Amino acid sequence: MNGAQLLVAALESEGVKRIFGVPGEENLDLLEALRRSSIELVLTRHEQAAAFMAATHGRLTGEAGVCLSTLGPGALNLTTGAAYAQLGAMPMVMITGQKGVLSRKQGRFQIVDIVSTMTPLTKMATRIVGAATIPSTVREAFRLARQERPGPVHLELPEDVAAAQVADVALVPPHPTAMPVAEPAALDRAAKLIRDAQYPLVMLGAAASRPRLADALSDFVRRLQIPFFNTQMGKGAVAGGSGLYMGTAALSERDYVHDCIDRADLIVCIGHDTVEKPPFLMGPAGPTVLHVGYLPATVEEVYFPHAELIGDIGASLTLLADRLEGKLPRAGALLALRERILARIGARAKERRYPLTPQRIVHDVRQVMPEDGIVCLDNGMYKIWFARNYRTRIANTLLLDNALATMGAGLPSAMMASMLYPERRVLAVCGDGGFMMSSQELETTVRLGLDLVVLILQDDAYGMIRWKQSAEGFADFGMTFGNPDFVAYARAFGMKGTRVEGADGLAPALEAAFAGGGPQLVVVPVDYSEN
Ligand SMILES: Cc1ncc(C[n+]2csc(CCOP(=O)(O)OP(=O)(O)O)c2C)c(N)n1
Ligand SMILES: [Mg+2]
Repeated sequence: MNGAQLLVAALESEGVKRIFGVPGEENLDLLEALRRSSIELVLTRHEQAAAFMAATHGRLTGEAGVCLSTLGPGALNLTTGAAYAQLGAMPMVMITGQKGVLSRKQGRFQIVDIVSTMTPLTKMATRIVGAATIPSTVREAFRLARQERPGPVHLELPEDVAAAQVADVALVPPHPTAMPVAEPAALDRAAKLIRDAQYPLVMLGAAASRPRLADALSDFVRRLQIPFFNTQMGKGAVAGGSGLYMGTAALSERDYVHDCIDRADLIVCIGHDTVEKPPFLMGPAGPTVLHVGYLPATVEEVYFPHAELIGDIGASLTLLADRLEGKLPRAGALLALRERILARIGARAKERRYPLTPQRIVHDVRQVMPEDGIVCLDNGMYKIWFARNYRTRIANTLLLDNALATMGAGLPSAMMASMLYPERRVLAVCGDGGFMMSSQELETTVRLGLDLVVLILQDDAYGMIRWKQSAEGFADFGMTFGNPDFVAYARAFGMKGTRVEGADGLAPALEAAFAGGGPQLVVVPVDYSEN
């Protein structure tokens, strides 16, 4: 057995089913070991897409996704994906090749210090220097990647270590783990804060969207009847579209939902992660904040909780609800504001303008997506509109990135969602800018025969920045570009493309694309003039 075969055996023992990536000559032993394994190699057309896919695997399943690249240039192409997983708390393991470490027959050709490059972008970055350490190193990598707060880990496998013969080394098998639950004294303190509140409000943050947390969260909200809002990445964490939803904070202040945030005297922030653009700004005048998290809060100028409940969120919330159920006469004090907030959010959703308004696009997308359909956003102006206006009823059905907020991840994240849930409708929503940063992956999508629809919002511009430029009083400069004929572009990849030609054309075009099956592209002109 050589090092590469041992590594692949260790990956199989971790339950890895797929590896995404672009190999190089330094990976050839690893590739050969993969060829003989149960693991599927999914080739992408750019390493960045492989990393976005692997990270999304982690985000949706809680188990680390795995991606692969060669040394130097390939490994550098993984860095944006590493940051995406690091800021987004998505478990991922990246494996990169390297020249031999025991001799250097090619001088410094292609050699970049990738371990140092990855160090600030990961929870751990390390070079495997001897085959005997592979089982423990791989176990540690997966343990770290999935453990709260989850994130990426980087392993570098030099080609001579991959090729080195190794005597039988035992694997280190994974075992089930559980997190500690908040202690009784902390639960009592938290319960008292909530009981004393006149206008309590719950906020669901990014960590509220962890897979498997939805049931406990939904129970908590249902039992206490305190109205809730969410951050962009906390969307959908409570099932049932309950009558307690107050809105989503798409902006940090003066968004519709701030009508109720500003009146709350206590906000119970569940799973808030300060990588997100702040959902509200704390100040000396209040409100009081109770942080409920797997880990203690990160203190920031705009987030400094007054009390914390730390431990397994689901189990801790159940114990908290046991203390409070039926004892909160003021639970619904802020509910009176709900109707007005939601009515303002829903305004003009059916406007018949062409090019379409973002509100209309969100409305039409919601119409064609079933409750369990998954919408994956790239980054652009429309993200704010989707975050605010798109109602979700099931966890992780609106995947957006409010952490690194990188362009280019929309299509790869949708590809991953479609691979994991082939029976569900999956829609990637991309601006014409962001789409072109990953559009080569249409080939991957076609090759894999994925059932997904890509919706491109065309304004021939980096619309979001153009809007900020104008809002700040700058001249219109440096933001517009030309585009390919997207319908012909889709056809060139062997997929069907449709252009929406009228105000009422979007919903039928999407419906037909989903009904047609396979990968399809729909392009719709968007009018951002009223942002
Ligand atoms: C990789 C990357 N580069 C630049 C930015 C800055 N940025 C944020 S949104 C945006 C414009 C996006 O344009 P497009 O995808 O066409 O969406 P639109 O806002 O026009 O709908 C830019 C340049 C970013 N977030 N990520
Ligand atoms: Mg654009």
